[in-house]
Amino acid sequence: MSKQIPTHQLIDGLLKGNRLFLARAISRVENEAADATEIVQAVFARTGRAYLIGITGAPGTGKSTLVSALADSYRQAGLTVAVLAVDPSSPFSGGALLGDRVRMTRHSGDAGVFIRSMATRSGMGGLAKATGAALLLLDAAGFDRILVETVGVGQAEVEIASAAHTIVVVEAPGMGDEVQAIKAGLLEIADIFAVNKADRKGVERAVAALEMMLEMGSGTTQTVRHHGQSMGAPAPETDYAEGGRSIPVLKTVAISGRGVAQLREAIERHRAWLHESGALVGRDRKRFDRMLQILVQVELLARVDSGLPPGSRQKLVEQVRRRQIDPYSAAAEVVKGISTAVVSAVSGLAT
Ligand SMILES: Nc1nc2c(ncn2[C@@H]2O[C@H](COP(=O)(O)OP(=O)(O)OP(=O)(O)O)[C@@H](O)[C@H]2O)c(=O)[nH]1
Ligand SMILES: [Mg+2]
Repeated sequence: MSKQIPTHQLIDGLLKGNRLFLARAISRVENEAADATEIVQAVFARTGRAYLIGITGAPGTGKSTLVSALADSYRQAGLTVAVLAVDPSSPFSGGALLGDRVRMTRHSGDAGVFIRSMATRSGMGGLAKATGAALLLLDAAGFDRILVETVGVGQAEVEIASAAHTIVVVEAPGMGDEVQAIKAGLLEIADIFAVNKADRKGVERAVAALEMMLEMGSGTTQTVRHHGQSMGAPAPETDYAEGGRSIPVLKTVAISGRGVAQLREAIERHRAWLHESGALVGRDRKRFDRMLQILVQVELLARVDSGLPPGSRQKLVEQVRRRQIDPYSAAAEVVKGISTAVVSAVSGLAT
């Protein structure tokens, strides 16, 4: 297509909030372009201002519609918003993605809203790595709030949403008797529940079921819940307590906007609480600890193939298949092969 924008120009433009340059920079991160790391490194010092809101939940609960309505609500409150929709690579999501685009087009022309979707990267940790980088770019571009939508299915997707400052779990009535969030293991990570499609039958039942689950779990989950502070941080064990109930359950109708302002207010109350209690530090620490793990993991896995002599892994696999060597010894063999490369990998990360 058009001529490649030089890296430094891209960085400058992004930091000034130029949307085209921001979009290009995210693409370079997504495509693992040669200058992707350089771009993120160059803007990192300018990040830390944006507030990250994770929106997750079972497929079809109305997350994208709700994100769009929330973006509207934040705009009305005078804040700028970036949306990062993380789509699974499943061919079935093609339709949903198109739907998202259509739903989101009404924001086009508003410079205060930036919408971007991100596809699953192949390979372990690829999606989390690219998403983490994209969030930093959006932050550096100056958006006040960043909404990250992920389907609450699969560990990677859930983890991405749970790296946010405030985590909203979206539930919808009429999807069977069970609370969807429980199946997906989302009960533990929620700061706020939005029971969407509240215009439908069964809302009250869904709300009651959720509240019951929360009450049952409140004795035990309270202390171990998400931000475990296991790393010697000052432990804010009094988690989000508001009016005697730690996790608000709100009703929304994303298609009409009903209840969306209240959801925004609940998010902002949680944000204020995180600031005042100091718990925000723990959330950021958790996010960067995870990011560090992912970067190291991705780097090391890449070394398994690039750091070993060509074909040696396949040879080992074949030896295991023939029972000439056991899988543990084979793995030890691989680790031995890359351990020298590890040293240069770690130092190479910093260059
Ligand atoms: N009745 C009703 N329908 C809604 C509401 N919110 C969303 N929907 C509809 O539910 C369907 C799914 O909405 P999406 O926003 O795509 O849901 P999603 O959770 O993002 O879906 P995936 O990303 O595919 O998991 C669409 O047809 C929406 O129009 C609501 O509040 N009430
Ligand atoms: Mg969606």
